[in-house]
Order: sequence, then C-alpha cells, then structure tokens
Amino acid sequence: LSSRLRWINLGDSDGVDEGLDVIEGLRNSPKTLPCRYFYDERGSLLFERICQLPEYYVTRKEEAVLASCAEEIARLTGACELVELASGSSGKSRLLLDAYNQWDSPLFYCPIDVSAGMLKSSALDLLREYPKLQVCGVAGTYEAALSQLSASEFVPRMLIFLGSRLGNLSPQAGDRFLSYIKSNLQPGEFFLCGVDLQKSPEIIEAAYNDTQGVTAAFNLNILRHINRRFHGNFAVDQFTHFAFYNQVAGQIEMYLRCWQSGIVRLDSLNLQVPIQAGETIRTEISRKFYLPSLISSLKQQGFQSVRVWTDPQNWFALLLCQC
Ligand code: AVI
Repeated sequence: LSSRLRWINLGDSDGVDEGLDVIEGLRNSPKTLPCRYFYDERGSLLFERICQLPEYYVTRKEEAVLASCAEEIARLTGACELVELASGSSGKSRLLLDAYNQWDSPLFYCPIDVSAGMLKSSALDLLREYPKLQVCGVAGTYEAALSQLSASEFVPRMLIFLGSRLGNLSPQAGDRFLSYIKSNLQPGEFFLCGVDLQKSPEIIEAAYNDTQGVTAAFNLNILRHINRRFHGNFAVDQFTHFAFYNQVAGQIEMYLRCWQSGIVRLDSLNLQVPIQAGETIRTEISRKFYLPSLISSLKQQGFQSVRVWTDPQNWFALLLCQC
C-alpha cells in the first residue's frame, strides 16, 4: 500500500500566530473562541458521532444528494484529481471515488485534515478498497495545505468542501476563504461545495441540541483542548452548552455558559481574563444558506455555477462550480 500513499504532515497549527485568535476571542466582549479548536483527536471523533445522531440531518441529507448525483458530477468534470478539505473519515468521498473509479483513468485522491490520526487510518482503508487509487494525504490547516499543493500535470483538480463547513465562517471570512480557494485553482478546475439550507428553526435547533448530549460534549471539548494546548485553567465542569438559531443572521450559534466567576489563565499565551458567572463564550456559528445569495457570492469570487442539486425537501444543496 505504501507505494500508493504519499504523506505530508504540516502539523495542526498555523505557525507564527499560534494562539493569537484565542487571545483576541477571549478579550472580545462578548467572548468568543475559534471553532477550529474543536478538532483535536477527541473532538474529531465526537464530530463523527454527531454525524450519526438522529437529530443531525446534515450528513445524511448530504450523503443522499451526493449518492444521487455522484455519477453526473463525474461525467460533468471528466477525469480529475479529487482534493478534499476537512476530509475526516472520508465517508462521503467514497461515493465520488466509486463514480470516478468506473473509468480507465488513474484515480487520485488528496484528503486534507488537521486530524492526522483519522487521516492516516482512513487513507489506508481507502487504499485497500480501491486497488488503483493513489493517495496524497496532507495533515494540516486548509490554508497551509492548499498552499503546498501544486496543480496536477495530467488532469484538472476538483476541490471538495463538504458538510456545510463554509457555514462555520462569517460571511466576510467565507468570502475571503472562497477567494483563497480560487487563487489556488487553475482556470477550468472545479469546486464542489455542500451547504445546509435555511429551513424551520425547530429542525435546525434540534440538530445542535441533541438529546444524547454528544454536541454538548463536542462543545465542551474545545475548553479541554485549549487547556492542554495553552496550559489553561478552564474549569470545564463549570460550563454548559447551549445553541439557538438566530433568524436574522440565518445561523445557529453555539455557546458555553460559565457558572462560576474567576480568572481564565492561559499560561503559554500569557493571558489572564476575568469571567463572570452567567457569562457566555460563543464557540461556533453555522450559517444556513439561501441558494441565490450563495451563488452570487461564488460568482463574485470568480466561480461559475455548473450545476446545483438539492434533496426533495430542499434542506441541503451541492454546488458544482468551475473556475
Ligand atoms: C463542521 N460543521 C459544518 C458542523 C456544523 O454543523 O456547523 C459542526 C457542528 N457543530 C455542532 N454540530 C456540528
């Protein structure tokens, strides 16, 4: 298998500004934490469990849409190298690999994820399942990984960004991100993006307040991760999870509420900030999209929409764009 696997480990930090985003967020009022700190090894496993929860429709809907259109995507793009951002356990990518695997051409897959452990084990599983597959796994942040990848000599690339992860960025950060993706692709290359659409708030809120408490554990894990990473003293058991749908902004907002006043210390960042009982820290936004606005943002960033697929209830959409 190793002859078909290339491995690049860039680490899970972005180097120079390590922790600056945490300092900035905790000095904000109201306090925030960057959601990228959810994903240490434990957080990535908790997220895999979220994807299987009965209330969390996002993954199932996306899988259903992808299953119904994977072959059409492959026909529309022709042979190409699949580059997936935040690939996790690569579950959904199998649907695309199956579609591209039907042809005689070589099969290239480049999964990118901060969780090196999950990346490696899923890459090995894929190599066993697809005998002609060649994998180049990159462990690192999106930004670091994208800047390392060069265009393939033989086939165009399709950058895949599933799971509505675009929704975890603010509108401004989302636009910056799309423009960064665009600048890393060549004319004629493809971008496949899966997004969660606006729908009744009750359905959305249930998905982020599951009855088994997995989302709560995932949310609280950000504090454990930050404690470990920056020698912090967050008293994790003094915080509780809540999430609500902000209809004006069209986004779910996830928070941790603190129940005991004290001083938050992150020793390796030299940070000390007071926190009051009842105060909240916003840990995530998850935007729910209105398709026409998203298509026009993509267009502004230089992406042409090739095709859009949704499920029959219009809960989730997959967009295939070309640069
Ligand atoms: C990864 N991301 C798209 C998920 C979402 O739905 O925003 C993260 C998540 N947070 C709570 N549940 C799932």
